[in-house]
Amino acid sequence: MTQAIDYQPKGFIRLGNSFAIGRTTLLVLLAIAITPFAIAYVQWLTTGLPEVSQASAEAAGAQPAGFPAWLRFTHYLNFFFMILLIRSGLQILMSHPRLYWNVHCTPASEWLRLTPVAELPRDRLWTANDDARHLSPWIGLPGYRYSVGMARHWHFLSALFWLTNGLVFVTLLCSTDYWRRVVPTTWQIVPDAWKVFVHYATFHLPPEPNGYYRYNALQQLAYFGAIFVLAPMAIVTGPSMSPAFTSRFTWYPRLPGNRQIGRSLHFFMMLAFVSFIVSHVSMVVLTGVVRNMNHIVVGYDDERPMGIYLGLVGITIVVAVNALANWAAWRRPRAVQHLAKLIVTPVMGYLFNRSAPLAQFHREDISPYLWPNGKLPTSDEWKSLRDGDFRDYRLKIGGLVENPVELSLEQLRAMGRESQITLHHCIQGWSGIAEWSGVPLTKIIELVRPKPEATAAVFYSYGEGPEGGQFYDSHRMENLGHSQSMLAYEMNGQPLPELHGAPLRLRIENQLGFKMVKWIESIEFVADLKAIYQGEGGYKEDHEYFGELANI
Ligand SMILES: Nc1nc2c(c(=O)[nH]1)N[C@H]1C(S)=C(S)[C@@H](COP(=O)(O)O)O[C@H]1N2
Ligand SMILES: [Mo]
Repeated sequence: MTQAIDYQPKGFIRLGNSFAIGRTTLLVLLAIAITPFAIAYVQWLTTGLPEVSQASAEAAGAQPAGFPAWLRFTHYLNFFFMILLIRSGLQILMSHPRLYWNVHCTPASEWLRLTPVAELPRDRLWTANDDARHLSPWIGLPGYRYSVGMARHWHFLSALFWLTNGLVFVTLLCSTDYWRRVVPTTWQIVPDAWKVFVHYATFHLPPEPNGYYRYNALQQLAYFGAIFVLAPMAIVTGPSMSPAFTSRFTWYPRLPGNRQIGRSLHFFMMLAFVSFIVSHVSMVVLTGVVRNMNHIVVGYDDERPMGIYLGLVGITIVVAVNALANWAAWRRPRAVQHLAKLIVTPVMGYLFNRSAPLAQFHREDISPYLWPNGKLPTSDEWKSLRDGDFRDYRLKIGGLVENPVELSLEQLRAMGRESQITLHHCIQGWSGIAEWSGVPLTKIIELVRPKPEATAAVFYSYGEGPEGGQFYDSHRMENLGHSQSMLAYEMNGQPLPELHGAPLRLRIENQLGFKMVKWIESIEFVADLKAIYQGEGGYKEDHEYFGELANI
């Protein structure tokens, strides 16, 4: 029933029960992190502290002074949304607490493992859902387990506002003279920043310029890096995890290398931002917290306590909003889901849902192991069909169609057989490549002729969802017509294995895995999804508050 797993976790360094990191990755990361500090120490011990000059700042010419209101405001909003992004991002990560450099996500091949489950249990079925981990609600938004749906709503809502705020900030920065404060205009900045770094790295404070008028070289470079390198990298690595985007623009996942490298880099951007925030806040405190807070909060350059007070109010608001977001996720999840549907879904639909998936892989690319998800059907009906090799299976297609039908597997096979070798994207973060063969959904549509009022097709499963009740999901008409939308009856050249959906499952390659119903019992064309079960468009949408359009 389960696939044979013969993967031994090797070459890991374990730190505590739920943290293991690949030795090679750890060594590379340590080398990158420690080398500059080591060089700085050697320089300090041999030649002493370098003299910090203002050469680069002077060469860069005049800079505007102070912090205008738009800058202070966007700076605050940036902090506000970034905390929500980091917390919800960590929650998403914990729904598949492993990071890989390879696209197959073969168990034990991860470079980072945030779970004590090093080797998957062999004596029972271990699904990707079983592998999800708990995260404290103090860290994660919303915390606990199985909350990837809610975490994604907060993540995407925050991402849209964070991005908009960032665009406003950069536009104002570049349309005024303020860009001069953060964008270096001379390479002299590099040696100058190094000299400052040698001070900090060896626990010295160089003479600091007053930040109201000018930053020191390292500070300027760090701000430039956060705005013009880290933020864009965090943004572009996001869509490298989107099935719709990467299956249409096949060059995109190849930029980082593959989906899992994109996911790992997205994680590194989070780490880089956290390091930036920690260093930034430490320096603000160490170099005159009262004056610095006045600069960025109220825009004054003096020692009145106003900046500190208002700053604390601002931080309190961030804490309160985070608490409220956790509360809403647990107490008003439907409202959060609907808010995301109102704001996020139209944007995602516009950006990602308009083009047909194209990506195809080769036989050699097929993953040695494809994580399974879902509960095998337990009904007597499915079991007796299985015991008869599905000879008595009839796929029932009805609802708003001109020609309702019941089709045996043989009839389905006679309708056509197409194959596609594609990358499966699970909402949890894992992926894997397999070959799927079956009937294109366009053939089904030609046969049953949906009525004009049909807007979606609902696929009902023999299987139950994790909380009991029939598993089902739906697809909008436009996503049924792609060349990579099929009812698959074979996987990797063999009849569909039980675990992967026998006798029939969906493959709609611009959508996430949870939309690909396995063990299909029937299909119904409908005008409105509201009348079906809880009305959100699918089991995961009803029970786990997932978004109904799952193209990223
Ligand atoms: N009937 C049913 N279909 C299902 C599920 C399920 O729980 N029940 N899980 C979905 C999810 S979340 C994923 S990622 C894919 C996994 O497909 P696989 O097990 O073939 O990898 O199946 C989807 N189809
Ligand atoms: Mo999934």
